[in-house]
Amino acid sequence: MIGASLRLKFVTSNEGKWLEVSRLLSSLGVECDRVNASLTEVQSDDLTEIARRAAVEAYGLFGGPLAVEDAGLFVEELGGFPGPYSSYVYRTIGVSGLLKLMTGVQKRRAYFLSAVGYADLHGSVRVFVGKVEGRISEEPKGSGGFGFDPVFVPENETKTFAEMSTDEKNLYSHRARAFRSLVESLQRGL
Ligand code: ITT
Repeated sequence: MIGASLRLKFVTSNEGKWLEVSRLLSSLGVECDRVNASLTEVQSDDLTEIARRAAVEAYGLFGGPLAVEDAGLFVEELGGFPGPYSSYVYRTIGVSGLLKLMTGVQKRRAYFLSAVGYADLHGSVRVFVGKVEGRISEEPKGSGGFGFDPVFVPENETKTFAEMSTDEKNLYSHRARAFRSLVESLQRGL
């Protein structure tokens, strides 16, 4: 595949994800076109299964090569909640609701997980996973990013994701890690 340029669609309704992924892919020399669409919200506890099924559905609608992503925030003291339900929990109780659930909780370890479903030109689907460990801050800080970014501080950092630029968040994030491993695999011709 040396010399062949990589190009794919990223199907997402989330503006924040698009901003992060388009900047990352462009820095890796991959061309990316956004498809702004919402796919069926599959019910599963397993993000990789959700991403796999979303990639199959998106391939049927838009053709490949394409990527979709399912992501979630897993808080250890809450048994991994909201996890696969992060989007719903964000829309309902939001950041302030999450902080209320964490009132008085000392152990604030949490992680973000990203599962990127990739469908190639022929509809063959693979899933790439990325994770970032960190903790839930006591109060929201910053105005960048999206979702739970104002309360997530990655390990060995003091700033929340919402206090970082997009490029800085891409140095750490679950999403950037998953997309980097997708691009590495494509660049190796796999
Ligand atoms: P799609 O169209 O791409 O599915 P979505 O917003 O519905 O967009 P998800 O189903 O993957 O995406 O929902 C993930 C939710 O988890 C998202 O709405 C946020 O609340 C939260 N989340 C995931 N990644 C995040 C990140 O990097 N920063 C902050 N919150 C994040």
